[in-house]
Amino acid sequence: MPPYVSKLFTAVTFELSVSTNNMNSAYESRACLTNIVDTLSLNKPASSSDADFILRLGEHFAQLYSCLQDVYGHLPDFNDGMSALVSVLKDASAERHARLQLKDRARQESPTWHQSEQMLGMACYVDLMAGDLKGLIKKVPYFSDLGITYLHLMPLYKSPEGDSDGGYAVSDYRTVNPALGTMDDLRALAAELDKAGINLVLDFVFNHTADDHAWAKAARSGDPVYRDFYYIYDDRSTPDAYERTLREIFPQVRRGSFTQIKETGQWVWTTFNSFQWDLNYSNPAVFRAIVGDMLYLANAGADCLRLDALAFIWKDMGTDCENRPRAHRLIQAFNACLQIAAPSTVFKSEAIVHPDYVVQYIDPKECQLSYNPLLMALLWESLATRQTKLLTKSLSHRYQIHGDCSWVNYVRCHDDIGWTFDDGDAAELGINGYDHRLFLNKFYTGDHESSFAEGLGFQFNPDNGDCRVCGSLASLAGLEAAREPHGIDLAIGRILLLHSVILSIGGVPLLYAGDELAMLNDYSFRDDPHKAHDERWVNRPQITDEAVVLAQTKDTPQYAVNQGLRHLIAMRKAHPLLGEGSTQILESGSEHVFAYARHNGAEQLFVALCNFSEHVQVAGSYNVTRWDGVKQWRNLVDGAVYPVANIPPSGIPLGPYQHAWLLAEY
Ligand code: OTU
Repeated sequence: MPPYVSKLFTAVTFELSVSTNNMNSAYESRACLTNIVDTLSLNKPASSSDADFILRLGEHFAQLYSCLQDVYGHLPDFNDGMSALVSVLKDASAERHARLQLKDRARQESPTWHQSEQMLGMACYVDLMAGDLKGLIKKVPYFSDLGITYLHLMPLYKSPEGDSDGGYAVSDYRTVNPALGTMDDLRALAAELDKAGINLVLDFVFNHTADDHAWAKAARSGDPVYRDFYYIYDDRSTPDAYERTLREIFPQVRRGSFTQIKETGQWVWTTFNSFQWDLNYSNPAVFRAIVGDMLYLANAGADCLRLDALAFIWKDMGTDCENRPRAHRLIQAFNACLQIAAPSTVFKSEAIVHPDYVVQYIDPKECQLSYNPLLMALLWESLATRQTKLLTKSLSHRYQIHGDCSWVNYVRCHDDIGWTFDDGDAAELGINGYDHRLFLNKFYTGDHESSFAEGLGFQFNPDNGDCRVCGSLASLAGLEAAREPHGIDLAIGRILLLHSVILSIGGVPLLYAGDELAMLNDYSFRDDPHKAHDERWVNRPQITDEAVVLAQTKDTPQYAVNQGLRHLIAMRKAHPLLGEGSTQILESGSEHVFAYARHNGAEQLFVALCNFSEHVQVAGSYNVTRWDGVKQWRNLVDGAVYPVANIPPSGIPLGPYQHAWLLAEY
């Protein structure tokens, strides 16, 4: 046996000894792999990268096999399917650029690179930021100047003319939207970003394709192979049966989750827009095809793939068809494919669902990163109520995740805000979840006396009165409605307060392009027939040169936001404990103050105190006197020093929306 193959079997045997809960599966997986090694002649590695591939295959095959066995193991040709899949992995691995192979090796040594305090994300649309991909290369200095190390480009693939759900209806995963450039432009951009130390994040829109994807076209024309790529039914009986237990995601698009195909009269599953057809993952050919596309994107240079709408990929009759066990097994299988063929790429989960379900996707073997929709929603909840009890209570038992994974913390994004807190957490505080959501919607869509916000409602559901909120950060925080200097100051305070939390609470902070410039709502979408029905466009402004200049012009609110933000970013980057380290949510002692600590080793301690009200608050001295050995605290935001011996029992006073970043000094 050649040495690489014997190493491979050592790796498989090791995997066998650690995954003991299903020994049968482990032995079967080994037999299957032995067979694959023969058929694909893997035992004759021609290069060191082939050899690396074989070693990684040996290490992760048992996991891949066991995940897929749970989903497809009952099918007669399961083992042939595994062989076809490994062939896809092998081809993708062979096509990997030398630069990415180097990264693969380096990242195997530092898999938690995303926990560095240097990490700072930004999400933007290529066209709205820079016209096209070539233009975006010219923006790299702008990103670098701001400190960006992680850049999420909103979906940039070929998509239908007119409404394409902001690119989330993909017509071809391997073609860049011609208006933005070409795949070569994307690869060139990836290389430029890499040089600048910026990780590229691309969307992996794998729950659905556009209805003009080649697979959908073939399905529509009656090709049985591609009909099985989607959930297509001849009559309403099965759709009706499913709909009894489904949640409606876009109830204003159409009621229910199925769309009638004009040409054939059949019904196709469409969780989102009617032109977004859900893929049928009960068909292993779909999984294989999508793995090929996924690795194509990884090979284009994506450091991270954002798993769009991942909660919806598996359907079980009689359930809400969200967050199903087999959805997890499939995502784990996708992850194993990455580990084998493109191991420096990580997954980010986009599960905007109940917090109990959000955390289920977070694991080194599933998604290493995850959006934190709970923190996002509760920051806005705290601003509206001026109370931090729901935020504190929820995060105190929900912030902790696997030590090798990271939250991606954000304040705004391209989507709406949904109030995804747990009703049980709320009930324990005497808050009725349903009523509270109605209040929050009223507050942020402008229809409430204590509101400072200018927002729009999105996807109102007449059955339950539910809706979600759209609006830019600055408009929702009060800058649009503010008429006098005090109101403007308060709005600036709110914007910086929310950013201060995501920059220091632990995780990758993710800015949304335009928020660093305090850009207001953009109502021009109402004049565009392809956008007018989708209020989320109000928070997708074009990033103009004028907006950039305004934020550089002294004495403007935009300048205050930009400068304040840059200062917080600099402070974050200067303090490693804001990256690696652990978070402890504190009981602040004031109903208006949110407090948390960061620890990194024995001698490093940081406490943040955040005032969510427009009045001075004092949070109680015990937040800063309870720690052993601390002599004084230095506020990284304004440089103030507080010797512990001099702190009055009432504590450190915080001005309106003030956030103190207190570093312990011993
Ligand atoms: C994602 O979001 C994207 O972020 C949206 O921009 C897309 O429209 C959508 O998928 C379809 O691709 O409905 O309003 O409950 O909230 O996955 C946002 C989860 C969305 C969904 C979320 C989805």
